Amino acid sequence: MDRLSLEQLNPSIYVGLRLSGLQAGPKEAHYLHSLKLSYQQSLLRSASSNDKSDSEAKPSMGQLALYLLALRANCEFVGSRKGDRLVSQLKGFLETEKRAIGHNHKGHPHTSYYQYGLSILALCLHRKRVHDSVVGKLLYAIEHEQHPDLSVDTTAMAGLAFSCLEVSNLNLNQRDRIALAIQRVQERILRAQTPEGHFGNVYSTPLALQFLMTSLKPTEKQGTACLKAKAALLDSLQHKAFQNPLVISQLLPVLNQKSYVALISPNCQAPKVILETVKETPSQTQVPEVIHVTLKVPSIFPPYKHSISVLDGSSLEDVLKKAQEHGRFRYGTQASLSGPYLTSVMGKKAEGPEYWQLLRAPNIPLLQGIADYRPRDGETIELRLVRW
Ligand code: B12
Repeated sequence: MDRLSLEQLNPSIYVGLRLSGLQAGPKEAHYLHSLKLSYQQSLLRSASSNDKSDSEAKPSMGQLALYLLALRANCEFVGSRKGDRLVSQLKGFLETEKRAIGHNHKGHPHTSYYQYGLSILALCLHRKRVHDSVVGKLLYAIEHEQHPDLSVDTTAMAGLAFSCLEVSNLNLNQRDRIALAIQRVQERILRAQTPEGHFGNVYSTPLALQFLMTSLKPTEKQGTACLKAKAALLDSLQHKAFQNPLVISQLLPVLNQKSYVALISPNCQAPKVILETVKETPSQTQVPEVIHVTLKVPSIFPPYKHSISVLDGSSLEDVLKKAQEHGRFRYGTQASLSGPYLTSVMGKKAEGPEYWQLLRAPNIPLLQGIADYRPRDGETIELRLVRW
């Protein structure tokens, strides 16, 4: 919360803390207050102006959904006129996405199936019914294995949405389909377990575990897989793999045996341990060494390849900055809940289904963004424009 106060407010952090066994004292209430001010103001802005030149970014469908999760985490139901407006806005977003997917399911949502699932989950937690045809698109995506865009994270988020609908007795006409889809999600996640124990990768494991924990009757196989995954997570924690606040916020509920589905009836009275802020003791002042990282953008003409010198411990973002200072290299970012997202390289913007993928040579996609990834001496980092 401290670190992010100057940047974008992040409802996921509030949700993570509320579902953890810890309590950050008055800071939590203050954070929620800032979230409310910010989201309500942007709602008012979007209601009062059709001005396309409005420079302040409006929350996306997924961000609105996370905000609704934050309200539930504080045991609030949306009910007021302002709240109703939020709900209709989110329902409107879902309808637009449903149309983008289309009757034959061949189209793609403008955002992603991840945000689609998250939005259904958020409305369900507030006991707001969404049309069967909206839920139907997510069911179809899960029923058809070959469907693109279904990472473990996305599958788990869909599973959380279905579990909520099932427990809340919503969309009863689709009850059987929902129950089958939950099974499918379970199977898929279990199949994605790596030899170390993660479901997908280390950062998709928290959401996958959140989903698996919602099972009412877990099989023995599932129980064993979850234990293995938890052990792998604890090991990754010890190796300081969790640095990004967003992924930490998805992990905190798991460490407290909770999932987002618990927000159906959150317990705001449960005793919690007061969190003491840990002051990081500065490590012994050693002068960091200079390391060399090769930065490569082969897909442009003429191709770019340069060795950049930075201090050991620098982030990939520091490497990009340094390269930009040297000249010829240029890049652009956009703030997101996960941190700065690389949007353009050498003036080439990723558009539509494209994105700038981060890879470590020879061909390994990074599991962290530019602000969190710290390259090692001698590494080559490639930026590649790909479709997802
Ligand atoms: C969908 C998605 C994508 C899509 C985003 C495009 C789109 N139209 O939605 C694509 C496939 C392009 C993508 C790309 C990447 N992703 Co991604 N992505 C996700 C996913 C499944 C959902 C994000 C979301 O919608 N959140 C909800 C909305 C409300 O939040 P938001 O902040 O407004 O969402 C935006 C950002 O999340 C941004 N985004 C997506 N991924 C990433 C990753 C980073 C590091 C950053 C800074 C931003 C970012 O795109 C979203 C839409 O605009 C998450 C899963 C998760 N568990 O959170 C992974 C996730 C966030 N991604 C991850 C990673 C590693 C990446 C890449 C760095 C992979 C790579 N090697 O290139 C790239 C980003 C590179 C860059 N250019 O900066 C990791 C981050 C782990 C970490 N340590 O922080 C996650 C957790 C997946 C995982 N399990 O590994 N991603």
